[in-house]
Amino acid sequence: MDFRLFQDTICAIATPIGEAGIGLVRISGPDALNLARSIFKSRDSEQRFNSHTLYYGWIKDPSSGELVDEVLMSYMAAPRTYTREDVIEINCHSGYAVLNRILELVIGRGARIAEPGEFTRRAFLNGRIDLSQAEAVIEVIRSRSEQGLLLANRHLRGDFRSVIEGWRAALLQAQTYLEAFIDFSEDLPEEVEQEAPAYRSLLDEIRKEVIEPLESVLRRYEEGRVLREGLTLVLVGKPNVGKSSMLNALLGKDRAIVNSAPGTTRDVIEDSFILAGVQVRILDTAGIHHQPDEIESFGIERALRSVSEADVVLWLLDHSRPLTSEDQKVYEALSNSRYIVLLNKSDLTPAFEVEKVHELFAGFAPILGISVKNPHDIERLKTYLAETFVMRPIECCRSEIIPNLRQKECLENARSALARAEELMVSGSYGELVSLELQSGRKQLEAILGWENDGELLDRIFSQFCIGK
Ligand SMILES: Nc1nc2c(ncn2[C@@H]2O[C@H](COP(=O)(O)OP(=O)(O)OP(=O)(O)O)[C@@H](O)[C@H]2O)c(=O)[nH]1
Ligand SMILES: [Mg+2]
Repeated sequence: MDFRLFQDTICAIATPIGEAGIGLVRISGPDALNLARSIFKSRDSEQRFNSHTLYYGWIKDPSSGELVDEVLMSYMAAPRTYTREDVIEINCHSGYAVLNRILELVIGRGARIAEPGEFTRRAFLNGRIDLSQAEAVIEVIRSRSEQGLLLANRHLRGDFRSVIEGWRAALLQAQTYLEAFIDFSEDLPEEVEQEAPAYRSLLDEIRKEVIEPLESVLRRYEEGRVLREGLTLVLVGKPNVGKSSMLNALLGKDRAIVNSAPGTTRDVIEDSFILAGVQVRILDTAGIHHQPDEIESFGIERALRSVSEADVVLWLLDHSRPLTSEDQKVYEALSNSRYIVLLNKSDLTPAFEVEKVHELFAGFAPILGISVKNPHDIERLKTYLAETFVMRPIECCRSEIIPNLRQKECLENARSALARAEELMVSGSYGELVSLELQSGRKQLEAILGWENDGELLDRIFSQFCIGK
């Protein structure tokens, strides 16, 4: 079977351009094979091409006869290919000149350069994958942790699609029942009342089969974000409490300057480490205090901005010195953040009771006594962070699907529509109204799979891809 949705043939360099062992030029479309035939020469002058086979030979400029590179070329005939079209992949040496020369030859014979993500877009438009799978392709490429990769692969395999299709089928069936029921009752409100038990069981069914599992998928969104994007920690506190020392200790290297004089760090210092398989971005910031000079006040402004990016703020207090109004100032800056309190310098004599911190600041935030000077304490802190902010999400998500931002929004819209359907049913409204809400919920689920074919949405999604994917 030949796919003819697209008449043109696209091509791109699919590997990063630069010196490397292998580079790849990818071609997809109805002319792919003809085109390749005209520039590929093997020992066998009568070379025939079988699908899903790799051929050894040379790329040669047909007009000058000049040899360009020694290559391995694969041919995959539609429809069992990435795009469902004929696909040719030329594995050549990776160098700027070689890759560009081959691409030019391909373009010279009538192919057009692909836009970012266009191969995957064709895979979607030709029906090989749904939109959630296309999004999973980007996730696989961008995964920053093993867990994120596992998750992306689950979506790529189509797990999200099967869950959504299950819900969709349940809603469609509910709607069919409801419509049959509407036909019988001829919209008479009294009849509706008489049929309340039937209504009730339909409602229970939708709750159990769609609304509840949908809500549990929505709850996993935040956790998924950590697995996908990693965790951002921000160290804050008044000057000299040991923020930079803590940064260095967590990274296991001397990244930031540490000094006994307050006001050492003036800018945001960023680095990263791996915790339980997840990438952790960590930011050290300038000490927050009352009378900053000009440079310090820029630093403090940046510190506050960083706080708003944090998944978790590590707020340091110096346990060896009395609390001050500067600690209070930091506390006020954290009112919208998730934070834990680290009572640092526990190797020195404490200057206040831990209770005091509970009273003044912590509320429900956890408080950990710690000394940056003690390696055991740093290990303990890492274990705590891993268990609380990484392992828990991993446990929750081990075998589950997790929506991305776009999918989460569709799910939220679906949930609102279903909640309205529920209210209407409980209040005994007309079946038609309920049916409309069920339909609108179903449409939101379909949007996750890309059934709407909304061009703008597709542009937005596929423009995130690299060229050649
Ligand atoms: N005894 C002891 N000293 C510590 C500890 N943590 C940090 N210090 C010392 O406290 C001083 C300040 O440490 P920094 O890490 O520079 O503090 P900071 O919070 O980054 O300070 P600013 O950048 O000025 O805001 C240094 O002399 C550190 O050696 C600790 O746990 N115990
Ligand atoms: Mg510092």
